[in-house]
Amino acid sequence: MFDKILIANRGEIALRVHRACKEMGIATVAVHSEADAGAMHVRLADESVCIGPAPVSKSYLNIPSIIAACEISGAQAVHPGYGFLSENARFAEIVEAHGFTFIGPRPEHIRMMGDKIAAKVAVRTAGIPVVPGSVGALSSEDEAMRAAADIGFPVLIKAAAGGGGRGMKVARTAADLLEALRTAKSEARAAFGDDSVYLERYLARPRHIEVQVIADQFGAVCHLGERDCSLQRRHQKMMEEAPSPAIDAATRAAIGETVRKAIGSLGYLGVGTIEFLYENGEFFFIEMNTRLQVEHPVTEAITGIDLVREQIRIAAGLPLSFRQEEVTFEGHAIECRINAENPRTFTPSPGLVTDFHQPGGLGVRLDSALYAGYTIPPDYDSLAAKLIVHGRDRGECVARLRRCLAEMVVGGVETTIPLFQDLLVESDILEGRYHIHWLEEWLRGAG
Ligand code: MV4
Repeated sequence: MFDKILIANRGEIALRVHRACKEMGIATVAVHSEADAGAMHVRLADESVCIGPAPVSKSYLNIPSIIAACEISGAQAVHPGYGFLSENARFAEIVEAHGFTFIGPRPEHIRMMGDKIAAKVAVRTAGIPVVPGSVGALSSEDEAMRAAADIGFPVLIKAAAGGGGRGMKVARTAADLLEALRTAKSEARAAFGDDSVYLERYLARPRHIEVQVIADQFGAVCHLGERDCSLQRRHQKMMEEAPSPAIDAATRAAIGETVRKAIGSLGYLGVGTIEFLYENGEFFFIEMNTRLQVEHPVTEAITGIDLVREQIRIAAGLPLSFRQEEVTFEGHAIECRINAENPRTFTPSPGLVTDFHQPGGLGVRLDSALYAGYTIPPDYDSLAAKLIVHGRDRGECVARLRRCLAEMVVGGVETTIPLFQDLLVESDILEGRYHIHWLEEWLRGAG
């Protein structure tokens, strides 16, 4: 096992990784920008190294600085958290080339899943259901026309280098297709330097359901059930829950087995998430994430499995500490992403946190790097805290969540807490009836 790990991230996820390390007897090295010298992840770590000025391109994305921090500190492994360098295959290769261990999947899998066309071809071959569409990149406008006619309108044009909602265009009719295709290609070329695009049937009101997987170096692969992440705005998830209110135990076991076999056949290593759109009882693969995700705690809450601990064990060459037959799903968990933002306009609200009170009690987890007296810098994303609540069933979970939101105090900055309080009285939310466009439609009406 490692005795020192460098955490190449900031905020709540840096704390999350630090906590797993400490419980495993591993020392931690924080890296930080000049703007983060007083941040909680720096205060908690055993050592810290400043890696550059506030802009992420000069600090948290600065690969030479991070490698230098590994060398100076004598860390043996790097945990990238989420965002930043976590899905950068080059970074994973550079870390390994310098003799350190990258705590994450192999570079070839990161690279494959970053290319949305290659990812779709690979998982389809491995037996995962995908959205009907063109197989591979479109090579001409004629081919696009024929593919769209086969699929039926509306169709969605996606960029191979896109993902997370970047580089998508809907074509409602054949008359729209050529213009949508040209716009999509020129936007993809400008944004990613790669104008490869593909076409899919457009699903109008699906849910976003993702399956958590984990694999070790000995060929063991487990699925840890699904998360429902349909409640989102502009491709930013707001609230996630496990299990999905739309999935029953038999459906969970079936999609879980399909994913498990496929991930095994790809020879994948570490944690991963297979994202699906789910409509009329059918799953359609859209993307695979090769990192630990923001919303991983809802899976931890219902399974009791520490995903970061497992990631570290896998990277150290140890087997998974459980088998699929031992994975059980207990009760219900919901996560609210509490952002330092205006709860209606979503304008960021950085600045001094004057008061901070954490909710507590049975089934309550708050992952946050905030403290009273901390100044939230304007340079990074606005996630301030993740409130994760677990209950024996969804009703108990929702009641507990409302109680926690009422208890929590974040003074001095605006937060999205009032938004969640308004959402958690809506009958569609209380009954679990929502889809990927529900929140944006609700905000247009109620906002
Ligand atoms: C789609 C889709 C409808 N039909 N694909 C957006 C991000 C990227 N991960 C895939 N996305 C979508 N792909 C087909 N064939 C609708 C979306 C989509 C979406 C997906 C998941 C979560 C939120 C979303 C918001 C808007 C659109």
